[in-house]
Amino acid sequence: MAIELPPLPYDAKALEPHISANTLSFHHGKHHAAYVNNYNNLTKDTPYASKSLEEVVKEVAGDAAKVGIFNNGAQVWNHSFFWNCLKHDGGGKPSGALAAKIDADIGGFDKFVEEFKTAATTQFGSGWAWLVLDGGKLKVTKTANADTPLAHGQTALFTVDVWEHAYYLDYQNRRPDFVAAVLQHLANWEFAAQNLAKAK
Ligand code: MN3
Repeated sequence: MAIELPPLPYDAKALEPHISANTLSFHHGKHHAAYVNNYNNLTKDTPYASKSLEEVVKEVAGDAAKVGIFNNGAQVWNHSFFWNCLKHDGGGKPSGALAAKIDADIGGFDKFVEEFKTAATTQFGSGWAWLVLDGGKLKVTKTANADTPLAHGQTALFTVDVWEHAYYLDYQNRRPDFVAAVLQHLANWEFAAQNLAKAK
């Protein structure tokens, strides 16, 4: 069964001025949509067509002969996840169990912000910065291109897309400003907290 492009969980203007409707319309309507189409074309009439996206991504990870399915499938998953990591009037600090776990495992929210900004800005070329649960502990990581925590036995809690298509229309080459704006104004910590709660 073909997978479908999930609708954005908010209006295309909801993240302005930090992420413009123009960026979202290209990023979701063109880039994310293309990964969905490519994935469906590559898995059509194969045993993968009857499996869930998550299953397929995990199964084909590391298989050089299936790199097209991995890249497109992982990008579909990463983007669907990323949209939920953002919200209008988000940002600031998390609270509750997530905040406590960040304190315990990373050494506080300020330390998290520092590590996350470093991961996001030092990812050479295209990729993603993540907050993941790995072996029961929170960790900041980065992945290249389509690579995803799903392929590494980690549970993703939060991510920022640092491919140029994510920020170039609004920030040109200023990736650090984009990442700072997401953390300050758009991060959906409730979603990250739900992912943590589900993982326990
Ligand atoms: Mn993207």
